[in-house]
Amino acid sequence: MKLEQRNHDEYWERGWTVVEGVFDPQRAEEVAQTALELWEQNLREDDQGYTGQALEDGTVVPRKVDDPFLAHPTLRRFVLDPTLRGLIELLIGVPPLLFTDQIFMKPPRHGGPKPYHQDNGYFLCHPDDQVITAWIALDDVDEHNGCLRHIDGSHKGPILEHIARPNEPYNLVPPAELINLNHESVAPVGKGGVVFHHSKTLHTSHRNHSDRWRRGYATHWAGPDVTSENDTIDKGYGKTHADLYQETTTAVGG
Ligand SMILES: O=C(O)CCC(=O)C(=O)O
Repeated sequence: MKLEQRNHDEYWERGWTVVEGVFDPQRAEEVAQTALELWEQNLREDDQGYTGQALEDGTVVPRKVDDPFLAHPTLRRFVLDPTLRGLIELLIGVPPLLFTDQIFMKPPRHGGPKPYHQDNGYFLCHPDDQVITAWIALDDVDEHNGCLRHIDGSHKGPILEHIARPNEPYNLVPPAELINLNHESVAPVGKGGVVFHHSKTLHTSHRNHSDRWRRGYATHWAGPDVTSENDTIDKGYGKTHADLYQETTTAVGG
């Protein structure tokens, strides 16, 4: 699959771009179903607001699966797909290594917002131009069911200081006055398409107000020489699970 020059220009100018049709929608659906099964088996009990969202009637609905790469071979083969890796290399100019991943789920009429943040506010990786997120749409996603929103050009500024939100230690956020909502753009994308954003691009997603699911597979990549101020790279899959990583890349090729 070729990357259009337009995508390359958008990525470096705005800090994000959308490539439609990277994955077959049927394959995206299988991945979404696998993620839901994993959540049912392992995570349903957690109603602390992290992996699950507790509703007023006590029902817990899915919110997040951490480290899907480690959880299932179907997910490993999907995320290390050679087409995806090839597109990322064309965007950042170096061969990418997956260091972590998550699946974010917003069930119909639910799914809380993910507040504005820069991924590199968590990762603290350098050089930041070689760190990228590929967010794979596992559903058709638009403004109604909680698509990503970005602050155009925010990747050209510094890494902002992020602090934990009260009662949400897992949500790190920069000071609200540094988020210029006049430059906000929405990123609708079809099932199987991918939103690529730079590690410093400010982004958020709203609640799902529709009757449809909104599931997205967030995959985080860095060039081979990237280092981090914390343990992001040392804890990355390429270092902690080198055999699994190698076995999967050999199986999927590319
Ligand atoms: O899917 C979401 O709502 C949030 C995704 C995100 O923050 C990311 O991909 O970095």
